[in-house]
Amino acid sequence: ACQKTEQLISAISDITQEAPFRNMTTPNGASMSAAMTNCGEYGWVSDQSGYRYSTHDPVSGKMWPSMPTVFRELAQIAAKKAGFNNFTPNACLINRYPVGSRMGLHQDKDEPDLSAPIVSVSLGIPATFLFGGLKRKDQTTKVQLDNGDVVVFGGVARLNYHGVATIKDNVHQLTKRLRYNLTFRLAT
Ligand code: MD6
Ligand code: FE
Repeated sequence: ACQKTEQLISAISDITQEAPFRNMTTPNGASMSAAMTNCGEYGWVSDQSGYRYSTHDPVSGKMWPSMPTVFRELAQIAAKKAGFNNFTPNACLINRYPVGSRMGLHQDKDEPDLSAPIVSVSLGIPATFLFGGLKRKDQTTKVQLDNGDVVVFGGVARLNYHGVATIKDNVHQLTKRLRYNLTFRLAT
């Protein structure tokens, strides 16, 4: 199997020893079907009071685990290939999707510097990524994301709505019946 994806999955396993996956609550009070954790200087959190970036894990009260070098370097190299030459992420949101979970259409707009891209890395079983427009009701384009796929989301697309369709039953050698997604961000 691919060494890089094995390294990434091993690093996720280390991070989640310190900051376990949890199902966060949206401001509407609903539990998200994808479980989340973070690494890096900032982590994205959602609860009844809203979405924000925090230096500390609200579950443990500890700082988020540091961002592994293998994560940061992958994000920087991918951003550079897409024309973003000085992207140094300080936040990485890690999503874990069991079969049957999904992510509703949303915009990522909690970051103050919208000139910085978001780099997304998919691991494990495939997903259908839904790529929309600037309005929630705009038509979406389906893109299959497989283990090892990297998307650089920036420039004119930075505020486009997007989501993940319900994950179909599948098995991947490295992750069993799970998909992971890493999103690297410049949070502040
Ligand atoms: C996912 N990704 O692929 C969810 N957001 O599981 C995102 O929500 C996302 O892939 C911003 C930029 C790239 C992304
Ligand atoms: Fe997003």
